[in-house]
Amino acid sequence: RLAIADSNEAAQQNLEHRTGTSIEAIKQAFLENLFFVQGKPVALATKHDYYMALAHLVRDRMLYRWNGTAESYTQDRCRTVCYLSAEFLMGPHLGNNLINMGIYDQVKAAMEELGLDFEDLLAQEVEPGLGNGGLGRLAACYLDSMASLEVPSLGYGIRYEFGIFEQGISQGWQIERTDKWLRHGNPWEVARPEWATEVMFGGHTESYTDAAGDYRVRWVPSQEVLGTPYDTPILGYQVDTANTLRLWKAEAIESFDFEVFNQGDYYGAVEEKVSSENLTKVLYPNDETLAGKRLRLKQQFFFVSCSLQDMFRILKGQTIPVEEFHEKFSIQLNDTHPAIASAELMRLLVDEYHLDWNIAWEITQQAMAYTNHTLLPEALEKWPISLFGSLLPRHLEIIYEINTRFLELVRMRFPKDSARLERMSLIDESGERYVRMANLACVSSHTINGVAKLHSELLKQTVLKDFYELFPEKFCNMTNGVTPRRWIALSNPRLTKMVTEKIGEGWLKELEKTKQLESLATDSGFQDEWHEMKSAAKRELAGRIHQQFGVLVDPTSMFDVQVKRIHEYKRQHLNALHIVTLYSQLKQNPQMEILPRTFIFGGKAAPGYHMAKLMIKLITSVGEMANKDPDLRNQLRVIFLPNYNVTNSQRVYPASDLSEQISTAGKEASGTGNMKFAMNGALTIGTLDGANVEIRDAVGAENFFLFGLTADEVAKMKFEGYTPRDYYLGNPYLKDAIDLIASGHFSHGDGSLFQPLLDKLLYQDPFMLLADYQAYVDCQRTVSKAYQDQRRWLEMSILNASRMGYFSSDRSVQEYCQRIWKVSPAPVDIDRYIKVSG
Ligand code: NBY
Repeated sequence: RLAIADSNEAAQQNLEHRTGTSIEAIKQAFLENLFFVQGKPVALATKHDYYMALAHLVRDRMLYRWNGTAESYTQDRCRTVCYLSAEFLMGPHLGNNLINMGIYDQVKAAMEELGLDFEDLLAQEVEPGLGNGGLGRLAACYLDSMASLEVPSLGYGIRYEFGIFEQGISQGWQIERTDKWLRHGNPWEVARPEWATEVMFGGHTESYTDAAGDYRVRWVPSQEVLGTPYDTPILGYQVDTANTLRLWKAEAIESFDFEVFNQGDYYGAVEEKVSSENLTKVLYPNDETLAGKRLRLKQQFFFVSCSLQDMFRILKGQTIPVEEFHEKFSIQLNDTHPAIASAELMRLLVDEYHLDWNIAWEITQQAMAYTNHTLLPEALEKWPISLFGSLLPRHLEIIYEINTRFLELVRMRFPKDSARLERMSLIDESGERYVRMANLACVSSHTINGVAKLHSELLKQTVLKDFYELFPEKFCNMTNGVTPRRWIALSNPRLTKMVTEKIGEGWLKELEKTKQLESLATDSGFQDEWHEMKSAAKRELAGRIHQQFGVLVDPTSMFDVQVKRIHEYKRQHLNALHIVTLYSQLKQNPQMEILPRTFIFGGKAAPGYHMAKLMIKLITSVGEMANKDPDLRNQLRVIFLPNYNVTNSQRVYPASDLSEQISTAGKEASGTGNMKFAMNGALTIGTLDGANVEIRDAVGAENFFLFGLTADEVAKMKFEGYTPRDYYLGNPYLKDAIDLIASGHFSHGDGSLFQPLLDKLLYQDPFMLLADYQAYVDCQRTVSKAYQDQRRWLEMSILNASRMGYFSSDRSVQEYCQRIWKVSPAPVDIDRYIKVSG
């Protein structure tokens, strides 16, 4: 093993250079990389060159672990989790890799000794924004935890050339720019063209009889595309494990069609190439609404087919028979986006590996599990049969066959219940015919989970009720979690240092240990330190806001923050109504003293979601008026941070006092931002929705600002008939706020600008803002009072941070391992594989 390095002294020395982690070795490697990798003399190097030189030296140091892990898993033929997700919202890699490798301090010192600004270097990284929001970020947190818990796993997804669009704000409106994240190269990935995989589309199917006289079907496609895997190492925290995120890029099989080319049609020859490469061009920027686009279905099938074929390649490499597929792999479907996997696995097992249907179906069901992330019925994916059949003719046949057998079962269990059959069918036949992906996922999976207790209960009562009644044993809850490595250690070094000083190392792996801080919650010395920690983060954010937008914010004011995708159900406009109420009261009574607040918003609206875009315009318009008005005496600032992403979010959570989690009860599946805020000592104002319920239980009701209707009350009110206008007419404060917006006060006199938004509230209000308005405003008053008692606030803040151990994604992943995946840790000892010297 590594005979070259062992026998050749020069090579051995080289290896030491490339793996050494002393400050001297890091400095030397940095300068070498600048010269040999970036090809730049110091005199010509840009900041980005410095970043690349640093990234490459870090990558070199990861390769021991990565190669060792690959070798270890192969040799031990470990059971492996395959996490299939159309989105992985990883965030910047550099800082996280330094934390997980435990070389953050050395590297920082080395860069500073070279006279470089380390923060500035980290800031050069363009983050891979390959996700929309919570669902994509959850996948990233789970990869971190799986690696840290030494669980063999592969993340499978799509290498979008353009990730989520870059948001700008122009005259208060959202504008979108393409996210060219790969423009300057990506030092964290390795292309593996040797493992490229062919994927078929379109065409038709044919039946034939094989040599043994068995009836078989073959798929004759009209297009074939090549998928090339790009691998990114995923380091565990303080362990030797480095798992893999494998993202597929689409390419043409032949980059030139020589036949066409020889006929002189140069453009025709490259056409196929262009069309194939469009497949993985861009991430669809919709969260919670289905796009229903042909290209989107192609993307989903493309990465699923590549990934499954890759699993068969691995089986073969480890000489494991295909009948043992489900023993080798546990496949998790991150929502229904990869749900076509069950039909593709059936096709591969039946058509390609010639397994009997029933055996194939057993394997498929035992391999798959499905996570649901939404209760909004309009968000459930369905594909028109005509579209589906033209792209995936064989899969449509397979789905029909699964459906026939499945409906037989339903008929047996629930005789003479045709309404139930219609609801449960994999095919929606109520009008235009559709394939229902959630139904397919439920039927093909051994386990179905929601992402918070309330969500999992509501799933059983609403969108998946029929499936629960048929398969109660399949259902379970897996409350979401977030990784404390990125969301505490990396984002909030001050907090991290304080905690480690008090309770020692180890808590970042076992977050429940932070319970030990509870006893310090009333310690005035600790409170003072805590206050200074929070204030420093607020000053830092205030500095950035001033620098980037020229707006002065008072870092001693309360930072009241709502950052998440912009959505009606998330109710950023309820927050805005509260701000307008405060604004109006201050205008009418300029002597009034209120608690000075800085309202901070951030989040992207889906480009086609007009109401969400109007919500952004409302927030920026209120901000424009409030921020310049001397009558308000700086008591009220409203900031909209453009282009909210992982990088920016890491600066926001540590600087927040109040976390806004104000969705209509029963609509937010879980939420994960709520967890990141509380871990960083922000208090929550929130409804009994998603994981808020469990956060409140964990931190104590007395340390949480609860308001609003419950999910049951919302449902009851809707059922009995809800007339939002009555609230408007009956509440002078609410009426005043709405009238002020309608008057054009925030829109240069244009009373029509916000009319669509206001009309929707007054005449439909599907998310019940008006019903919750007064409770929200009252609760905000309680918040202001609480903030003025600084000692009490600090105590609550410390208690929140101390009691969030349960919401580490390590806990979530352990539960998945035990209840769903049936995998155990397989620790990697790299010394077994690679001789490390120095
Ligand atoms: O998943 C979110 C939920 O809203 C949130 O409550 C939960 O905490 C989080 C993790 O479980 N869902 C979400 O982020 N969904 C999407 O981003 C998404 C993306 C694409 C599509 C649908 C939803 N799509 O149909 O293409």
